[in-house]
Amino acid sequence: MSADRLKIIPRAASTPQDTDLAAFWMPFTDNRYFKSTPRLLASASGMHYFTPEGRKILDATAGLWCVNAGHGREKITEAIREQAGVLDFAPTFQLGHPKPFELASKLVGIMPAGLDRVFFTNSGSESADTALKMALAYHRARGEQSRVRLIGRQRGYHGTNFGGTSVGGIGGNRRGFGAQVWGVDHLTHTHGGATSFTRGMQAPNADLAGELEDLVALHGSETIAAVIVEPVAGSTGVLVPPRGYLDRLRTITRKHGILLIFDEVITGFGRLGSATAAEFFGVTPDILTLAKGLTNGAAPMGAVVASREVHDTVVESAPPGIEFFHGYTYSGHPLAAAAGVASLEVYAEEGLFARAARLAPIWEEAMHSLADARHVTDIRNIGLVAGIELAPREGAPGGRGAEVFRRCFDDGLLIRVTGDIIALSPPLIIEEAQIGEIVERIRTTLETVE
Ligand code: PXG
Ligand code: PLP
Repeated sequence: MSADRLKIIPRAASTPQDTDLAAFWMPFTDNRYFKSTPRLLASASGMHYFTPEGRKILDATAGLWCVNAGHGREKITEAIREQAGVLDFAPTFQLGHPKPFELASKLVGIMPAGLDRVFFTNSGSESADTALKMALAYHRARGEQSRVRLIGRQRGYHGTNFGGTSVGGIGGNRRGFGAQVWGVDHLTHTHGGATSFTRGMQAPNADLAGELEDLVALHGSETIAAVIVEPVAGSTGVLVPPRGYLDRLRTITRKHGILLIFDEVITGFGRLGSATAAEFFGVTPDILTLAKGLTNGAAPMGAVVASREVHDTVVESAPPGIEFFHGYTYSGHPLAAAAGVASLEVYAEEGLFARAARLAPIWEEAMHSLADARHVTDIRNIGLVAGIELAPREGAPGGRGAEVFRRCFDDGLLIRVTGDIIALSPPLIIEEAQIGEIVERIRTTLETVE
């Protein structure tokens, strides 16, 4: 698609026209820097983005961890187009329309056994907050009103709504916003030291999950509603758990009647080579959150998948009438639900989860070949994800990462950086040669960065 059709005016980085860019207060962005040096994307297809000037950028991040089947998939686009022409919007409060029912039924087909009730949201953040409220509602329904504490984890990311921010473990995301949700505590993160070059899971470390017993002893199990973790922490630099960690969280939560929530907003839909990380690790939570890949990024949508037990407890114990006082105007939106159905079909027809599993060892080899690249202090990987940790500049943490990001982009490669950690998560359609291209471009870029 040409730049003028998209009405994005190409401009040299040195001649910003502030009036064009000023109104949009951009999320998680250095707005002042961006608006002085804008980097725009105009179109996308398959493994690539194209800039307004027509430069081709290899997408090593699946957009923001969401375009798992690659960009511009015609089946998904067509489903959205068609749905828009049939039913633009219909409420799902006390009414219904077919698409979200169809999507929920299809979705539970790839969820772990026992997780078969789906609540729709519009994002991962809404999924996280919905899951936390669902856990509180569950305990109330059982008459355990005292279970109100929520346990997250340091370096956890569960979006930016109040609940997710509170259980999240990123100082920068929390510090600016006061007291947040009451009663939250955090487990220690699973960043196993930054020089281990671990392939896949880390060596067992019983103490990490065992900390949950300490928190139970501290607060009393009768006060704890739920523990929420990302099976693999994504946003804070790809932190892969130690072997046995998730099993142990499962054992301890079950023992104390605490619900276990897996935030699979990133790990869902094939990122690890299976539909969910729960399936990959063989550990089933009580509640599982999804977003991103649910629609292949093509429409905003999230989902919370609850166990039958959680659902039935909340629904059956309520007096006649609304059982769960929660929902969004756009829960199960027709266009998003149509995109979701089409995305699941593309994943299945092309066997993309299995493809990711097949590519994972090749990906692992390629990523670890960067062990001797300049500035690299650690490399972690699992499925089609990798974290490449760089030595921070003295007195300027994040500076090197930011420069690597910019140089890679200008050199035709989209990566993601969090501080000085590069996070890679390509679309699952990636070809082996493109894996090689990512590695070579990163290696060359690291050479040029001081
Ligand atoms: N939970 C997890 C585990 C996530 O990774 C969210 C919740 C929130 O989803 P929404 O749709 O509200 O953004 C996420 C989102 C990054 C990055 O650079 C990661 C996310 C979002 C934006 C950037 O790593 N993850
Ligand atoms: N604010 C106001 C004033 C509203 O009327 C509504 C929904 O009706 C909302 C917020 C919530 O919006 P949503 O349902 O899209 O999350």
